[in-house]
Amino acid sequence: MSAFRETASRRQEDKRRSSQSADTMRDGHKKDGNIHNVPHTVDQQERVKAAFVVLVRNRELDDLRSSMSHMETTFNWKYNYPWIFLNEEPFTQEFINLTRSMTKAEVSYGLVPKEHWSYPEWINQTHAKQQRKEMARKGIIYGGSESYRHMCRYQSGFFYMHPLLDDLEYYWRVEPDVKFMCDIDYDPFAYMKTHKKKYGFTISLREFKETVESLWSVTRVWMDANKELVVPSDHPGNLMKFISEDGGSTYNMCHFWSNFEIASVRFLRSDAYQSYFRHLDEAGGFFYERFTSSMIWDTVMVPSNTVQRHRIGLRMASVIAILEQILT
Ligand SMILES: Nc1nc2c(ncn2[C@@H]2O[C@H](COP(=O)(O)OP(=O)(O)O)[C@@H](O)[C@H]2O)c(=O)[nH]1
Ligand SMILES: [Mg+2]
Repeated sequence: MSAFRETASRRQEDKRRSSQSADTMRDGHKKDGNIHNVPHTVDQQERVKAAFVVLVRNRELDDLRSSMSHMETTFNWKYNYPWIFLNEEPFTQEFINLTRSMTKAEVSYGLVPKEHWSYPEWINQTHAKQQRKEMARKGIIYGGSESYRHMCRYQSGFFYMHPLLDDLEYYWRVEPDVKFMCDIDYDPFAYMKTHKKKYGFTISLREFKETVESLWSVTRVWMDANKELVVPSDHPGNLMKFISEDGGSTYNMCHFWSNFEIASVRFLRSDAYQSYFRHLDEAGGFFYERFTSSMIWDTVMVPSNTVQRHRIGLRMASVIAILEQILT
């Protein structure tokens, strides 16, 4: 299919979905003569304090609306969890109007504070620039991008500190251009809360080694200095085997794919997580290499029974995943 036809047919599909989510899905019945999903009545008292959180640029509006349409149609028309949008530049009025029109849930728009999207004083920007150039030369994806570095650092260390998230127990990270392939027939937030989960994912992948050369050695230093914050190696819930084939000497590049994640805000705001983030940040890897969020950190700090793999089929760019195993 040509790129043009693909875009055109996607637009049509999005239009169909958005008109559904705006009109026909709200009462729980699609207007095609069949009852597809008899909605559970969601008791507002039981609703988890949770929201979708999206870091996004104004220019990604179309792709974001597509994601919202999917999320509303497959899940949120029943639950009405709010949406929170964050950006280091002010959102345009068009962005605000056209995202607000996608949902009947509450929406809010937050500006990323400058100090969360700039170089800390200890970073040598000349060196960082050289490193980006070198990575771009090697053809590493996003290797030459400066904004990508700020984005990754923000997603790793700061977004959950935004005041718009103050009242939340859980957030669900959503990105532009995500497709949810099936109806989501349970409330992942409620599941996470009821089962005391801290981190939820659907996909794990192997990272490009060149982007995280020093990540494991830097992490080991932190682990050795903070033994009380790390799940002990003899604990049955220790997840080291997930990220290392040799008991922790080397890192196997396996990481949660954070493009989809549902996690506890309290966990990310905890002293333990903050201490680890600060340690990585001070080591400079967000700028001199290309550390991304939640590579391995959750695995060393949380026991396996607080990590949940969700059975949610999603499609992002070229990755399609329908995962069925539950990791407990
Ligand atoms: N506001 C803002 N959002 C960004 C920027 N770069 C990336 N994002 C968002 O961060 C998330 C991840 O970015 P993406 O380009 O999809 O990276 P990938 O998933 O690693 O390929 C998406 O939600 C993007 O919309 C940026 O410079 N500014
Ligand atoms: Mg993405």
